[in-house]
Amino acid sequence: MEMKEMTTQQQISKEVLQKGFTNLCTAKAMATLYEDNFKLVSKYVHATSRGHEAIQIALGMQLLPQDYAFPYYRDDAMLLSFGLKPYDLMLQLLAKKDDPFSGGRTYYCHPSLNDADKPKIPHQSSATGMQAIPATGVAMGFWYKENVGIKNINEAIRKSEQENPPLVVCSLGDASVTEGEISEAFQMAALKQLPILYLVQDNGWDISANAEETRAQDAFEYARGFNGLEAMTIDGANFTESYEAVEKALKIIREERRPVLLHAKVPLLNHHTSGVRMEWYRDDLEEAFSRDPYPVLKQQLLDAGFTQKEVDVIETKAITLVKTDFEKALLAEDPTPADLFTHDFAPTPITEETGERAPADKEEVVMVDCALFAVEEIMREHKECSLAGFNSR
Ligand SMILES: Cc1ncc(C[n+]2csc(CCOP(=O)(O)OP(=O)(O)O)c2C)c(N)n1
Ligand SMILES: [Mg+2]
Repeated sequence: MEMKEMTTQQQISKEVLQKGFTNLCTAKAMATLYEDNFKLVSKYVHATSRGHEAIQIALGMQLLPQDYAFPYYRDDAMLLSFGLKPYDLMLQLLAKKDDPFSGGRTYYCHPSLNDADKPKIPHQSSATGMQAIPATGVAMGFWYKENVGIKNINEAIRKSEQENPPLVVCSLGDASVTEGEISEAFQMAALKQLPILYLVQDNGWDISANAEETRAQDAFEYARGFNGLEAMTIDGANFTESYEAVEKALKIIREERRPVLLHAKVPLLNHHTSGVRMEWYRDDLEEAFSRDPYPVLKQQLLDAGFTQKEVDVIETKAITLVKTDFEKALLAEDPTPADLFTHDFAPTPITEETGERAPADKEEVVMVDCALFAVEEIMREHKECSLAGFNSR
């Protein structure tokens, strides 16, 4: 609700700048390589982060393994900054068997991951904006567990959470924010004061329709209508500004347990997806390219004392890694017909039915009563079980 001015007095360490630039150069090299190998990589459509890298990386570098992230299809730079390698992402691009997210089943940059050392990523949908309600639900889960006093079952995470309480990040494109579901999510986050960051990457485009054609206000202005949702607006193409804004937003959420919306203005410097050509519908390309985050971050490194040679080495190394990872990914194994039946369900400890379905000395009970009884039994035994809509708080 409040407007916050971002200050840039704080100094960002050289280590952060170097990591940020490495990730940016990697993501940028991937976009270039995909375009250069268009036929080879267009089995399915893919989108890239080109133009959006700075804010994505600034966020990704500051999340912790106890956090939950809901990236969208344009967030490949964010995934790199979580520690994923170009090779990992390319396995999904090429629908390979060892794609870490889906075993070759889903489009590029549709992550789902439960790695111990990275933020947790529930499965992502291609339908825009659909992550908002589940993401808000996870934040409500954190809120509920904190209220009831339930700790994480994983010891390492439990320890880490004591120092840095967990939060959720819901990443959204500007056009998806105009959908009704987003309003439902904001309402609940603001009402219950949930620990969630809504990151809106505003490139002003909704495929080929522009902001003037599709919305009456931007996400920052929209957020001001939600009492209890703090909103910030920044230049998401400026790495240091983004890093500091994210740092500030995450601190508020971790310590004060309340929601923040970060509106990051960014230029889209690639086709919406590989399925369309930007030259056909974009009338703002020259202006957009004048806001490229790449030269901005490069200059920030030089200003911080890196030599031109050091900067060039970071970039050359990133380009080489992307190239070799691509050659390796092309040779990776394809799924076999038998893989159609893998990863269907998570393994369960319960594999056999126990108890008697029709005990001789009991009366027959209608199914609804059985269900209610079962729910009651579960709720008595498990504090972590909560029935939405009936929560007394
Ligand atoms: C519910 C739904 N409606 C429409 C689409 C088709 N669609 C895919 S991407 C897109 C544009 C989304 O724009 P924005 O949220 O601003 O993200 P951007 O791609 O610009 O980063 C649309 C309309 C979809 N995938 N899902
Ligand atoms: Mg957009």
